[in-house]
Amino acid sequence: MSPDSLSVSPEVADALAAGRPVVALESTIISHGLPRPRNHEAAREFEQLLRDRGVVPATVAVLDGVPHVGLDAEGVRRIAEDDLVKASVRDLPILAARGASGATTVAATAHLAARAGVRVFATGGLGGVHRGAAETFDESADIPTLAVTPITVVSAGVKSVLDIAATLERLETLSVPVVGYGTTRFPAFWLRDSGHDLDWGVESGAEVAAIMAARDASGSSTGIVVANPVPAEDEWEPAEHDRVLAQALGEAEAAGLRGKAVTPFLLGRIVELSDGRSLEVNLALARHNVRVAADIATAWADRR
Ligand code: PSU
Ligand code: MN
Repeated sequence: MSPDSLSVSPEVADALAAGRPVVALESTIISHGLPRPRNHEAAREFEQLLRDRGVVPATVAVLDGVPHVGLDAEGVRRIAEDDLVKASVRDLPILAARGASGATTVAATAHLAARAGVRVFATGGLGGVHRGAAETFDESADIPTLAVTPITVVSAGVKSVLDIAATLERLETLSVPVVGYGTTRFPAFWLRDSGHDLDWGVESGAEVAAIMAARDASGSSTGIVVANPVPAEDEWEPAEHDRVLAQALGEAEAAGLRGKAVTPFLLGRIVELSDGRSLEVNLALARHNVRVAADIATAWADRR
């Protein structure tokens, strides 16, 4: 086996070969985005939500140098309990050559899942352009990777810790289609409405699958961002959100954090400062994204 070869689980490979629905799931949200032990429960729950809908889960991670699309129970345990490095696309060849393990970001998950032929991916929030990026150049590799990776990503938008307007501008520049799911407002992760308008809204998985088919037929190979707001009953109270966010951003600034350490720090601090409330919202929106991704993957499989 060459060091970068992809391991697609038998269950995922069978489903892809038979044209049955498959949804990719990322591992950084499990390793670095959610606290233990809730992260392990969440990883299993997201997979089960898919199975309950007749969809095969393809959780993605690099284990001992091998990129996996579809994990067994031990693989899922490892992404939740082992201290895995956070791996974006540029880290993949280094992990492979060293036989090391890593939890994949949205960018790395999209890249590996698309290589395996998986067309739909559910996550929590996308990475984006950080505040202050005009000085730091800190833009997540999630954004440019989606410009060159033919996968449909269901997310609750991007967190309000980022510069949402700049993130939307970058997606426009890179020609990545963005559609709201049941909305024409871009969501802000814990909140349903970032205050930014979208040009397009869709109402069903079938509509997204039709856009995917048209994208393929056009010869384009960009990703598609499906922006899916957290259900109204699960949304975080906006005033509480604003207070906690301001404090966490101030602490990150004071600590002089840079680069890939910023996102995990902010996520962890916001959970602490909100006494777990942000975590409940995070889990609710991620479950909702998994359910919508299941609908899209099912509609996609039905077209074949
Ligand atoms: N946003 C979240 N939760 C997360 C992440 C982003 O709400 O867990 C993770 C995702 O894996 C995303 C990554 O791909 O952080 C982006 O990190 P960076 O900004 O360092 O590219
Ligand atoms: Mn960054």
